[in-house]
Amino acid sequence: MSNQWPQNKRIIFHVDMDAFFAAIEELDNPAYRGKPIVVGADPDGGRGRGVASTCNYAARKYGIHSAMPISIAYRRCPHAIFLPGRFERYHAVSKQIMDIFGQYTPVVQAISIDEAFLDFTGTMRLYGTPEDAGYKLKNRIKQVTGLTASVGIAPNKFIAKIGSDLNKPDGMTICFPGDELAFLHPLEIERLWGVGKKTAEKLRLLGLKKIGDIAALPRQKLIDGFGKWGLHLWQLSHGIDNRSVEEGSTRKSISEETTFMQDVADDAEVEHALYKIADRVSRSMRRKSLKGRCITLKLRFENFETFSRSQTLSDFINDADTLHAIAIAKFRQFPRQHRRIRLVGIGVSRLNTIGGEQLNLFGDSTPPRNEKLEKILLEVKEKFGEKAATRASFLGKGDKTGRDG
Ligand code: TTP
Ligand code: MG
Repeated sequence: MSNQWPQNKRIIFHVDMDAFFAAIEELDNPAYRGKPIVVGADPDGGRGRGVASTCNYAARKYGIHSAMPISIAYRRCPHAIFLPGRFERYHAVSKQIMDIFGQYTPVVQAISIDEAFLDFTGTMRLYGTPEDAGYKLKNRIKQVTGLTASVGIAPNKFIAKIGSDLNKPDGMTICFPGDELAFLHPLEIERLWGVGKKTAEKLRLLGLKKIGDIAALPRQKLIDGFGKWGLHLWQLSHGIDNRSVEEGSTRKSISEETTFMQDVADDAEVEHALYKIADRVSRSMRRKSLKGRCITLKLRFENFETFSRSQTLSDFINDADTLHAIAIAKFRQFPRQHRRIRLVGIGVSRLNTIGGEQLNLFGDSTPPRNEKLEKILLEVKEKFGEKAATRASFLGKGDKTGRDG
């Protein structure tokens, strides 16, 4: 393994705070230290609805994790300290962290409330080796906020992001240029960006368990099998990721998608899936204090052909109803020609942060039934005709979704 960083290689950091909301609660309430803490919906003695936002590492020992129904979290550890969350405080700490990042390098890309990519290329004269810089940054965060962060350092974003997660909490993982393959190949295929649990199951059935197993396949075979996505897998498994850290901007888009267990011919089933996806995108946007005005529907057919259709609105939105209405309008309008659908997704771009607006983090998907929605539906109708925009709701139908990719 190398321990030198060649001058011509990028130095990318991914920094992610440990158990962010819960760690802040622990910090602010010394009486909680060392005890299991869950931040999220009210457990209401096990009858509560909603989910856990996060929990500290003491609570993770009981099998609790982010997005777990709060009733289950309660069953796993009834004596945990359950807290509703204080978002203003979390946002304030987030700002402190982002400010610290900006003091080290101007090339910072915030990805969520507690994580960012930083480009440290060319900073060795200032901060020493990437390892030195990593410790300096971690110490600074600790000093200013009292909290720990985990850092991944690598020649590209994809590996840096994996790295920050490998030795959590308070971890630092470095992958030197030249060591990419040795670093990646022993890891499980789920670590590949875009490979979820279900896709991983499928790939495992084909004998592909580790990233190295994918890398051993001929490039053309992956392309023949999976098209563009196959090429993407091949590149990642070879440690290739040329995306740059996008300076100044927070993330450019937010998206969610679902791959059906079996390719779907039934429109109602697709529209039901879109309903759920819109809800997920909306939650994710509210969590990150974002609104956006370009909504994109993504469709992948059984033969892996993939299309997207976008609409730009005059207003910034993040409510599930609007996302759903637009996605459905785009879907109904798309010439499917009886092809079955493998995957659907919704993305939102042209994002804007909501300054100081109170976020409803645990809110269900019912946004204020607003004039805005009516206005947007009108825009859609004007463009595509009456049939395109209906306020659809397909609640209560069985969920058949679950594959990924
Ligand atoms: P994460 O960085 O995913 O989680 P974390 O910081 O709590 O824990 P880890 O040590 O594994 O990084 O998310 C950051 C914060 O975002 C988290 O503290 C709470 C919030 N969040 C939610 O509200 N809902 C979610 O589903 C997730 C994943 C995070
Ligand atoms: Mg985190």
